[in-house]
Amino acid sequence: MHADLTELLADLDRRGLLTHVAEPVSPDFEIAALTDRACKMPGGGPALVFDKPIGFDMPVASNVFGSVERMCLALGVKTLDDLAIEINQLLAPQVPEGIVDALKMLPLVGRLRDLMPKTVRDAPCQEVVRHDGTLDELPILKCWPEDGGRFITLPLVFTKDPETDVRNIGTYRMQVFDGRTTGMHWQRHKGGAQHYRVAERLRRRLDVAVALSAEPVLTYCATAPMPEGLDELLLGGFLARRRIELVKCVTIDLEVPASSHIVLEGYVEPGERRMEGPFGDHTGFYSQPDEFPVFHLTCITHRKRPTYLTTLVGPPPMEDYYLGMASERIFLPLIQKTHPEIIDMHFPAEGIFHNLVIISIDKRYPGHARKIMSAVWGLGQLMFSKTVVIVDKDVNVHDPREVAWIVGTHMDPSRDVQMTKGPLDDLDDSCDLPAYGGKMGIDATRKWASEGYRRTWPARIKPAEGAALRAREIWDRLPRP
Ligand SMILES: Cc1cc2nc3c(=O)[nH]c(=O)nc-3n(C[C@H](O)[C@H](O)[C@H](O)COP(=O)(O)O)c2cc1C
Ligand SMILES: [Mn+2]
Repeated sequence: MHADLTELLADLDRRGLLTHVAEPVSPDFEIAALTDRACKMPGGGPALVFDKPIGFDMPVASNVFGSVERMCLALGVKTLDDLAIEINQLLAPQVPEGIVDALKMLPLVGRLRDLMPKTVRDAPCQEVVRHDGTLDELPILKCWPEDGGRFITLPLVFTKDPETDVRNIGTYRMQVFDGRTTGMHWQRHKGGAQHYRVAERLRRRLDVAVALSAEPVLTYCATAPMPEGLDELLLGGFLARRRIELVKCVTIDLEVPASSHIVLEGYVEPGERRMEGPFGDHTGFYSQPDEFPVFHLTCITHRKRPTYLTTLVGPPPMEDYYLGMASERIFLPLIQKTHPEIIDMHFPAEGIFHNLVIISIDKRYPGHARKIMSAVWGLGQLMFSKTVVIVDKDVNVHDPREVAWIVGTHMDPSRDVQMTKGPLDDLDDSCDLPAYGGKMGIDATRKWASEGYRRTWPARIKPAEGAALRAREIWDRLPRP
């Protein structure tokens, strides 16, 4: 497991998964354009390190998490499904049947201990402390031509609930207004926004710490849909297999990951709003300007030689598809704890997570598909799902062709479409009102007599088994064209 971003980048370099751009390139659009090209390559392209951003003495890294292989390396696993297995072991530990069994469980005990972060005194992220630091020192990107300005796109935003002191970490973009202020784009449904709501009710200033180029596991965790009130660092410690090291901020009452490259310390004031945007968003369209709270910088701390880690969002697929894929795999076993009939789920890149969710189920009773739609619409950030497609367990949700085929053949639109209304993602522009609108569930499972189906459901065509095997042998012997 990599201790910090520096180690991950070195590892990617050794494995040939990282490309250095040695030529000087501008943080205004050029780094974004090169990153876009990488993201659009099959499988997500290489990670990029821009050694010489024009005007800055600080390298920029992008697309670091933008492939299945690199996402796995960042999380220290061979496949993302390995994580699901580990989470299942943690959720349903076997009662040991003897000393050997008990010893086998020791690693599990260790991982429970790892969940709690610990505070250290000396931290790489505070090698340099700049009370008069400004954002003009950082190679923050201008991404798309109509963007309202420069945006920090991969920050880990730390806040604490002013009443309960419970921590939240979220990735919320920050538009640079000037050297010492930015927008704070936490959307209304998110953890940071809830802490700000409490602070406004108490008429109190809310401390905010922003970690940049943090250790890879945590950069993922800040994007993960953790249930409200659950500290993202618990997930961080579990994934890192060690306790996350924190250090106290210099000017505010928060802690940040010690191994981060750069930390922005500051606060948001109750009642203060400013227009943020437009911003070329991960929907592939520009988010319109809207009012958001303002982050005031009090201090920048950083390593002596920091790298600025960023990401580009825009028309899919982009790097965030792979961050979302990690959540898809990590949260599936957790969802299966309350809905064991869910076999698999997938968010296709083109669905931008909230527009299209495909779920396969082990159908057990009439109306089962509709129960799962309701569950999805009531479950954490899955509530945003605008279209939910439910298929039987024999359908591969990761194969868009198979899913399109099955939906087309199994769905009677007059019978199988469930319409409802509810909260939508803040970024949805199709609905009449912000963050509130329609949702559609498609029941593409085989219909049963107990659901009113009076005919005989046809059997799916599969080749004759023996002949198929023989065909393969013969095929292999055929001359290659
Ligand atoms: C690259 C990237 C940028 C994001 N930008 C924002 C943003 O600007 N505002 C927002 O509310 N969520 C944004 N998100 C999504 C949140 O990080 C995500 O919903 C996360 O789970 C929020 O954590 P929370 O539940 O603790 O608030 C972004 C995600 C990624 C991967
Ligand atoms: Mn959270």
